[in-house]
Amino acid sequence: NTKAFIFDLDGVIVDTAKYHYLAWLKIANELGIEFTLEHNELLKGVSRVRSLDIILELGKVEASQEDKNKWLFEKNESYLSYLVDMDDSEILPGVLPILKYLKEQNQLIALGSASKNARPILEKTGTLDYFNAIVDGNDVSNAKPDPEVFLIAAKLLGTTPEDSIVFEDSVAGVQAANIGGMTSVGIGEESTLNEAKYIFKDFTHIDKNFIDELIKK
Ligand code: B16
Ligand code: MG
Repeated sequence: NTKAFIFDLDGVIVDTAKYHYLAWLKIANELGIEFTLEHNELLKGVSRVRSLDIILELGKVEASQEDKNKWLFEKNESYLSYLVDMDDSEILPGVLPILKYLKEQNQLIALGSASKNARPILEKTGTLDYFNAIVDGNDVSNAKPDPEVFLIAAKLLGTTPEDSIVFEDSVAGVQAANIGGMTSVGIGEESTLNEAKYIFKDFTHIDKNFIDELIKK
């Protein structure tokens, strides 16, 4: 059997959520808006534009499009500054063995990320070659929980949603996989990701037997 294994990027392959948080915190501080790690959960898997709107809503701040564009640019510049020294040490635990195993089993692998910075991150971490298809924030018009990003990935791989498995760390991403008719695997806390079909704390808890079962289904 050949299945499509679709990976989210931030929070699944690499822990870039902390850099997104630091970059947004700078903007929030400039605007005098309180922005906690708990607030940051709301931004996971959410596009850059929507993330800014959420922060402005938190602070009840109204802004012109010109100001918003300025902050979006600033946010991305400071986010990119955290990525300069990025290397394979930033790959989350257990991810590489699973990618390798999927390759050995001749399974198809895609990226399904909301980020417009996905490709350079895959390049810097040396993971680009694992992917048969890459769909990121530059390719979609509808953000998660809309399933567009995962549906395009499955299509590029030539598989159906029923034969697709999605690894996601965000609530919006798990919902997107479910709405798209795919098997959702949540990576993170059970309390947050309870809508996922399967939930694991991280990839070190996913063993080959579990992958074999998914392939057989
Ligand atoms: P960028 P994912 C998402 O990536 C992040 O979780 C989210 O926090 C971020 O705002 C979004 O990408 C856009 O990223 O500003 O780099 O385009 O989790 O879908 O891989
Ligand atoms: Mg994510």
